[in-house]
Amino acid sequence: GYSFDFTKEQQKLKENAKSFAREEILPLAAKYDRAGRYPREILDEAWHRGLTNHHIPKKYGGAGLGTVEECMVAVELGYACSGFTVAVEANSLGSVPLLIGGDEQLKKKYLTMLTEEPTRCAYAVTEPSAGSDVAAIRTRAVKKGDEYILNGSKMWITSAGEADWYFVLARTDCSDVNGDGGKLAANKTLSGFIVEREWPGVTVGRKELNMGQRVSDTRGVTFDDVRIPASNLIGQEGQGFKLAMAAFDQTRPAVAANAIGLAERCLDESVKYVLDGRCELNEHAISNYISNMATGIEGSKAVMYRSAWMIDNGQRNTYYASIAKCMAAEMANKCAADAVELFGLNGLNADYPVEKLMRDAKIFQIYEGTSQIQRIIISRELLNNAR
Ligand code: CO8
Ligand code: FAD
Repeated sequence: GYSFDFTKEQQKLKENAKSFAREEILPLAAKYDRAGRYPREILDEAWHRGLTNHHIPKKYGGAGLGTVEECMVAVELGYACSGFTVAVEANSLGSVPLLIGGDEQLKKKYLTMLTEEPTRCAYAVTEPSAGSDVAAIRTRAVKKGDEYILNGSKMWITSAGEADWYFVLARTDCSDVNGDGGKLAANKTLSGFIVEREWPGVTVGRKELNMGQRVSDTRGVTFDDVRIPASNLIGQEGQGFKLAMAAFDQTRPAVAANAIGLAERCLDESVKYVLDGRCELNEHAISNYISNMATGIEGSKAVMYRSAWMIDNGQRNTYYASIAKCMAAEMANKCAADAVELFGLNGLNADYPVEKLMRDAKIFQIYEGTSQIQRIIISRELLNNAR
């Protein structure tokens, strides 16, 4: 069974992440946020300190660690800046479909690119008219000889302007297209590819200025007759949807961990504010805010680590990963809103840390599957198991 004790090695990794987060990220987070500046130098330093690419096996130069370790690090980094942490996590999301379904040659080529140099990859699935409903994507890859010709556009892609390569989900079987681009059998018609950013026909859009997690690089990407060697197909044609879904089982726990880190920061900032004698609320109100934050954090942490432990131990964790992601996203938003309340009017002011935390928290309810989509997955899993 799983244990609540971390091993000495895990403890060391956590301490490493914590000191890096508190010393290198936290002091710069507000400044970078205001400028919407991608923290390339800090990310490179995190790479040098062994705080990225944990999930990549040692044979490709990675740390060969699991989702539990990735989550431990994400909690610590998320405490300092959740936008920075998403920039780190995007490498996992981009590379997990390749890890799950790619052949040896493809894995060696593209995974070692991430471990030999501090470089980035991205997960390009969402489109302007297909977000929650992944099966509705319209980007097409048509086979011609030993190549696929890719056309279409993706939107809201994290690290799109920084990544050297993308995992791209595209439609390869258009035989049942009904003319209106309607929903097709996703588990047979969609395929996953590795596409390099520098290839002719790939155009990267502007960096979007989002409400929160502003340091993260979010962009649209268009593909105009991009020629993909057939060897860059991950697995078989038609396997792409399952690869895209299975990746979430590994990454949703880490997204939950990032949200938990943000919530822990809300709690610590609130405690500090109270102890400094600055909070004007009465004891009853303060105890409500503080205890609700602590309760939410501890509950979310338990499910998050359970979901991470399950996938590391070869168990299907879809149900727990969605509970962890949904619970942590909602909880982080409540903590951030309560922290702003506890700070009174100062809470709304950018000179105080909780204003950024509240803006940053919102996105957790949207990306990696909205809270509503997590509820659909949780209830489907429950009902299917009960049948
Ligand atoms: N593992 C393996 N197979 C799966 C899984 C899974 N987890 N889930 C579904 N499948 C299989 C099913 O078993 C089924 O197979 P079969 O037909 O053989 O039985 C097939 O896939 C189809 O499944 P569904 O019928 O459930 O498919 P639906 O079309 O009904 O769609 C969802 C299901 C749940 C609505 C799905 O489309 C979904 O998850 N939508 C949300 C999309 C999403 O999360 N997007 C996130 C994009 S990435 C992002 O936001 C990045 C954030 C920033 C970076 C963060 C860094 C970590
Ligand atoms: P929609 O799917 O249009 O949903 C709109 C609303 O309707 C939501 O409230 C949703 O919960 C609700 N809804 C939708 N369907 C249902 C349903 N069946 N039942 C009930 N309610 C429903 N995508 C990538 O592929 N790669 C990335 O790296 C990436 N990074 C992102 C980074 C940021 C900052 C953002 C904002 C988004 C990112 N995304 C990425 C896209 C993200 O995953 C989508 O925004 C998300 O999946 C929701 O899709 P949508 O925006 O099209 O909303």
